[in-house]
Amino acid sequence: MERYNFKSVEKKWQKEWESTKAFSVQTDISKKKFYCLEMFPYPSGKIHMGHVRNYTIGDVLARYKTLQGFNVLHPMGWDSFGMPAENAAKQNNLSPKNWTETNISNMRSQLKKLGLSIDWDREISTCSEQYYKHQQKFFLELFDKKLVYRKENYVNWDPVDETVLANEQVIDGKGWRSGAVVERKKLSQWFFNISEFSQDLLDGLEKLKNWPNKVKTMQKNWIGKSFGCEIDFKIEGDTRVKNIKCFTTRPDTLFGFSFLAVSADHEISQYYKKDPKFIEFKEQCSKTGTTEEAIAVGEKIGFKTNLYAINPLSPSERVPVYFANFVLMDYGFGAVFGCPAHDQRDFEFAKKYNLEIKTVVRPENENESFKVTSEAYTGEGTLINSKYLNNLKVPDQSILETIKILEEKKIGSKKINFRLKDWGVSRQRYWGCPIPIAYDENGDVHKIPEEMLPVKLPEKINLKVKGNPLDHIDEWKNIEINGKKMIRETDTLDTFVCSSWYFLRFCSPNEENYGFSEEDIKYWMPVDQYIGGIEHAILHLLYSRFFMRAISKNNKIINLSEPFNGLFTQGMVCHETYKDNKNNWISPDEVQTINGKKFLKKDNSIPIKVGPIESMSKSKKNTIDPENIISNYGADAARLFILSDSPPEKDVLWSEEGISSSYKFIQKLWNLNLKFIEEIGKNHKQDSDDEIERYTNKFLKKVTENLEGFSYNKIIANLHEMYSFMIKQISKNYKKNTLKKNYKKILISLQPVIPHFSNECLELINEKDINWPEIDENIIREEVINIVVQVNGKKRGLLKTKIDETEKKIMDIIKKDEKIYKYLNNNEIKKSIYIKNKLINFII
Ligand code: ANZ
Repeated sequence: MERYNFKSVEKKWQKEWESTKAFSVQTDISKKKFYCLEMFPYPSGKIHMGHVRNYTIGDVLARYKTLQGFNVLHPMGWDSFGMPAENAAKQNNLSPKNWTETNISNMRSQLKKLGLSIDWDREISTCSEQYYKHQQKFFLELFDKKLVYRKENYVNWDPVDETVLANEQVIDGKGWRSGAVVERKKLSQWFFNISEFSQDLLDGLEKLKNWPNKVKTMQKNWIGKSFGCEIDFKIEGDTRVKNIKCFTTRPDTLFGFSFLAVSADHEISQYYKKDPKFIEFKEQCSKTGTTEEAIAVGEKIGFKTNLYAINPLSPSERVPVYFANFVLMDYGFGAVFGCPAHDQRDFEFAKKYNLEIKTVVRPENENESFKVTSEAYTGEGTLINSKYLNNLKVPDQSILETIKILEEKKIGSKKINFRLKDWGVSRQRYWGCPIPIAYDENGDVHKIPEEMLPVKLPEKINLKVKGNPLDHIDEWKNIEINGKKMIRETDTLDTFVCSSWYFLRFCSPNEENYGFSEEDIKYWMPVDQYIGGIEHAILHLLYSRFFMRAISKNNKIINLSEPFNGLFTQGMVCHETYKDNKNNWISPDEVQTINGKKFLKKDNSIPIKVGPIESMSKSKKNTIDPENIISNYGADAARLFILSDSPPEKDVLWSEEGISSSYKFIQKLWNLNLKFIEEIGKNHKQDSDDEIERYTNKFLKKVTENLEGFSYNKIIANLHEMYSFMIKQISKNYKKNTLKKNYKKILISLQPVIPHFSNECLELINEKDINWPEIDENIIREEVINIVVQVNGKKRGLLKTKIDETEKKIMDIIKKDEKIYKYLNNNEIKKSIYIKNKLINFII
């Protein structure tokens, strides 16, 4: 039998799609639209399995929606600014631009080999002037709306990449890309005022019904709304410091107050800056990161001042004031009142510096003499040792009641705080979007005038200098605006800015005057389905939600707050890990196996240890190159396999056997195809059976449901069942039309998953006009089902009947069924209970 030649078939269809621009969409507002978006890849040079999975999932959806008659926008572009280009260029003496463009062209051709239904006419790249010129305009627009500002700030400094990191980019105290321990540094930076939208970003989550709950929870925690109050503490010991304000969520624990702590950068630090002991303390603080996680796990250290704070509810009590490393400068007021009995950080601090631990909350099951000893008690209970606050229920009653008292006494007031910080967007890097700002001689800020935009990145550049290369190009830096000498801003924008609006640009990739057109946005936005990795749950998704709000503010042509209606987070692609006897990672390409039990290194037959299954990563060398897979097994087999094993939201385990069995399955489908063609050719006069019609509809129904529910792995199971059924049915002498009609439907249903194969087979039966088939529910309903027959509640048999039979008809059938009837014979039937299509129970 003729084998399926995937190479020529896939090449043929990819050429056809390209030459007919099969997937380029025009905005046709009479048609219902579907905007399907996947990850915005960084052009690192090669696609990896994560891309293959992400784009395959998206492509299945895009093709399905197209077949359903939607006008589908399924675009692709490149998130092409960023450090790797600069680093690679520095190492290899290249230009970041050329490096990036070469990578893009490589990856584009790799993606095309996957057979994705992408509208390549809309391809965009963030490092192109065509893109970043609009971003500069947006920056200035936000500047006018006071959503961009500049301030001196302590920043997270990545000493390896020599750049500032946003809080979100610091993971476990380390830079998200370099992995270097992050330091604190004071710099003048540009910020997006994301915190202006804290409440709105929180409220918006409620409306995102098609987002995974876990992502919404992560964002909610990140925004971190806290209800509490601010309290003004009177200070003694130095006449220059009159009072210190603290934010607290637990004012009800004020009688447990035993120290006050401020951040090392608090304004009172100015009085200590010459004290060598304080300088030493500050240095120690800089070594522990600035993030909350780093502080939570790190050692708590303090510096005792000569100041004392007065307890506002008990003015005879004075407690010492400390600088402490666990107090954050940019949360609340950078100062906390310490209550060691009921806060773990305070507890650790008090233990270290021998401060009093006064218990003021007892759990319900303890009495008045309860004392905190080994760790802080943070649970519910009742207030004790708190004079007139005693007996209040903690937390609800006690907090509100205390705030009321503090407000009456005018020492405090209700306050809501958000954890969300403004987004620092300045990067001391060359390969990014230039910030369209200049400074005059006094250092005052000026916008680059409209007619001088875009601010182009200079192409001639020496990357080998320390710090930001743009600082070293005088002819680029020094400019004149309206006859006045100015110096350009040399910081460039965080690349997350570029990816905060790319989905808008896809709607109007060629619009010259603005980043998008009103008409296009009205039609296409919001994105109907976004598919991405969970790693974007906070950063990218929150920034994009902010950007929509920021751009929409006072904007006549756009008014949207949520960019993504539906979000789907896919799992990782995983693989076994291998190590040799010297503990070096070994790549799967270098390993051979004997019966799947013994593993040996291919070149020298040295035994290999098989390690745990982990998500594919270069560092563990457990990656598989998609390009090789596609050329050995074909794009359809790769797509089929990547969808087959687990649901798209779960991790998938890549294995050699897996891909080769997908390959074999496609061969089997091809054999089935040849059989269909042969049988169609026989031109039988009469159908011998109607099974095929019913089966096809049933099958289509399942596939449709699985497509709708993102249960793509189940579709692969449906295909296997279909094959097993059809290969038996095919030779049952069906009429040509019956065969063609049903086979066409089946081939269309294969289209989202294995498009090349499907197209080829459709062409062989001369079918071009293809739409998602209607399901004939009536045919399915006529089906035979099993009904349980019980006698006095005990199962006595199964009865095959048509669906929806009447009770009388069921009785007639039972009478003819000896095996079941013997239980009823000679007995009086007192009652029967019939549940349609399920069960009949006779009481005798
Ligand atoms: C006194 C107190 C007593 C507190 C107690 C807690 C328990 P969330 O819920 O995260 O908003 N805090 C305030 N400003 C801070 C800063 N700049 N750096 C570090 N911690 C700060 O946390 C609010 C609580 O965190 C506040 O309530 C304050 O400690 C602390 F038994 O005040 B609490």
